[in-house]
Amino acid sequence: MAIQNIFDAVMEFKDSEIADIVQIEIDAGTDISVILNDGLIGAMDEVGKKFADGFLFVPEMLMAAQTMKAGLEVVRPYLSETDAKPRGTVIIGTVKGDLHDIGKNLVAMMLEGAGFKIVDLGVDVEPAAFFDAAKENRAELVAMSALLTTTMPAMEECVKLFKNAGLDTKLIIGGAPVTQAYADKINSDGYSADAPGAVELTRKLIPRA
Ligand code: B12
Repeated sequence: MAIQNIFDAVMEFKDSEIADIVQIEIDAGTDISVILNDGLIGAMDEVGKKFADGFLFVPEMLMAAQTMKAGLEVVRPYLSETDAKPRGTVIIGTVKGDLHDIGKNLVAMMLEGAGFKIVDLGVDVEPAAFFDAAKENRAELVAMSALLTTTMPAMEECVKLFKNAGLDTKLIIGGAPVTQAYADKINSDGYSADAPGAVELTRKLIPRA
């Protein structure tokens, strides 16, 4: 039932209360994945549906996002593996034209928790910026996020840039409108629908030395 409190707190934009509400649930021993999926992410899905149906508008989406972010910060330390050793460098960012960063941040947190070094370029990242950061940091993998159908083509641009330059950096993509079929079409090295899947994929693409 308390999971409902987390869901409701996001829906009601309780950004100053969400941290306590999430902490209470963690202390009660609820699985972190349940807190994430049924509480925080579930609420954002509901916000998206209400926006699509015209019951919520951009300012409300933004307030829900701020609340979700405050909740995520409480969860962050619990996403770390205790025995994790550095396993490789990952460049992550939301593609050009796109400002959505909650999913990207969650993927970054989980990858960091799994022992990867993360270089987070933020949002609205140009293909050339992914490319330069990958070279500069000798990154094994680049992870791109897009939440808008209109910004997905920036992923293809980026994949082309890397492949044309002959770099063997792995490129993975994700975000609500992205699919495995799209990943195959643009010749990226992988896709996952969620953050745990992103970790699994990255582990497969960057095997432990
Ligand atoms: C919050 C939100 C916003 C906030 C974003 C705040 C922020 N800091 O992120 C604000 C208010 C800024 C916003 C703005 C807009 N938004 Co908006 N937004 C959303 C909303 C409600 C939630 C997104 C979210 O955070 N979900 C929770 C996270 C955890 O999920 P996620 O991002 O999908 O990430 C998970 C997976 O996809 C995956 N993943 C994500 N990235 C990656 C990367 C890799 C490599 C991998 C492997 C996996 C992976 O793992 C994550 C965790 O499991 C969605 C609706 C929805 N359900 O998606 C609409 C939505 C994405 N927005 C939408 C729209 C239309 C807009 C605007 C154009 C509205 C407007 N008229 O201005 C603008 C665009 C601004 C821009 N240029 O980017 C539409 C997009 C429609 C489309 N198909 O293109 C949606 C779907 C709403 C809707 N139903 O219509 N938005």
